Amino acid sequence: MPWGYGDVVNKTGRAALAGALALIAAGIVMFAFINLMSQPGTVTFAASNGQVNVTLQTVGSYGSGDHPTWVSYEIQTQGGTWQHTTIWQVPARTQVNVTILQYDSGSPLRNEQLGQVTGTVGDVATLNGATFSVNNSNVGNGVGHTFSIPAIGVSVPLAGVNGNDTLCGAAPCEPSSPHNVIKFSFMSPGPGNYPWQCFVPCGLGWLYGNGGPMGTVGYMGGFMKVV
Ligand SMILES: [Cu+2]
Repeated sequence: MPWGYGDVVNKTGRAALAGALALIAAGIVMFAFINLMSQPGTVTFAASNGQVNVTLQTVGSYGSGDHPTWVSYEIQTQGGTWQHTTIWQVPARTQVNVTILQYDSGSPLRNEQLGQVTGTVGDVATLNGATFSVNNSNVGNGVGHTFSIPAIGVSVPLAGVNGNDTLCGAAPCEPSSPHNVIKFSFMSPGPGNYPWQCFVPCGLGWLYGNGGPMGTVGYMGGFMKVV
């Protein structure tokens, strides 16, 4: 049977479709590449005496860069400088001692279960020196963020500071600004890339607080690389 008009249209249509798909695929690869290239850096922590000390801070609004109004975490290098990243590296099967300087205000948790401390040594943390295993966010200044590594069951609620105080408005915050100090330890697992994040919907101005900084590496989530 000879080719008809319909076959020509089909062939042209298919070629156009294939071209469009190729363009879309190329676009996706480029987008992924650009995203990878623009990922924030990694802060590497070395063990001493079989333990690793990691210090983070949270700030209500980062104050500069691409998203100055976004809430953010920051990491302090072992040299003492603050870096705007949420990617850090620790040795495997080592006790990780975490200190979080929490400069943000809080509110009652939407999910009270996130007020529990889980997966840490002793299933406890300390808040300004006082040991706790649950933060009742309906009293006091509530909870601002959590520090959670779901794959190893670690989750710690970070008590908010009084929102009526003059809070730190730009990172890196200095200890002269109101803040809470939360400390806890956990054992790092075997080698791998472990996502960690905040589970308090703290993306102000986004639907239910779940957009923006909540979905962006370098702000409210990142990776713990274990080597
Ligand atoms: Cu948060």
